[in-house]
Amino acid sequence: MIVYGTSVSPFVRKVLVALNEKGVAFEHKPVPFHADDLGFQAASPTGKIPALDDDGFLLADSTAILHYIEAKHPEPALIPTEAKARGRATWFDKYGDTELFPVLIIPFVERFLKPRLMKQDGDEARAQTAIDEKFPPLLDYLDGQIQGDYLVGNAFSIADIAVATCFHNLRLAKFEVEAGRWPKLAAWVAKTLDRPSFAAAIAAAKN
Ligand SMILES: N[C@@H](CCC(=O)N[C@@H](CS)C(=O)NCC(=O)O)C(=O)O
Repeated sequence: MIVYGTSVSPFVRKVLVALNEKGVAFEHKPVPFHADDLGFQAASPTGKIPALDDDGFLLADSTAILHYIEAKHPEPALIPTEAKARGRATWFDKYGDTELFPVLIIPFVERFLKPRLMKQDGDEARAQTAIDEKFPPLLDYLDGQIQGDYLVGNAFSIADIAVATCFHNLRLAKFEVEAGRWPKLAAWVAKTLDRPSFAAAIAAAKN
């Protein structure tokens, strides 16, 4: 199984974390999006990362890939089967993609991608405005959703993967959740990103 995409991407990180949690062996090709690699281009019709090649079976999109991995390697389960839990897990997966990502990308581009990878000055005012104006409602909501160790029920799931992955990109953008203001969220982010599956996926970006 080949996973395409640099794990600086929160979406690629989701796939690596799921495979690590399940103990599935894979080869990682950390290409950037729209890479020239012909194998990647065949697997990703849009040029976006991540994409997968499982012995000739090609699939793109982190959510599609996580559902495929879950069906092929059911243990430990990352997608709940109980109706309400499955609904909420799907909601949080989508929330990461459609609500958190469009906001986190602003400080991530200005504070990390531009200065570190593109050798340009970032627009700090743009980053700070996003943090001050767009983040608080999202963080208020998430803090209110955390009851125990996990976002959904009593088990680690796709919900934790999809939301926590966004907070690593925020760390790269020098943004940490203020424990005084969002205590449950701050503790959950720290504990989730400390899991061995996340630590290995994060370390993969440094290779
Ligand atoms: N919904 C997709 C999003 C994938 C995505 O947008 N990846 C970004 C990198 S973080 C990308 O490849 N962007 C290139 C582009 O938008 O053309 C998923 O979950 O895989």
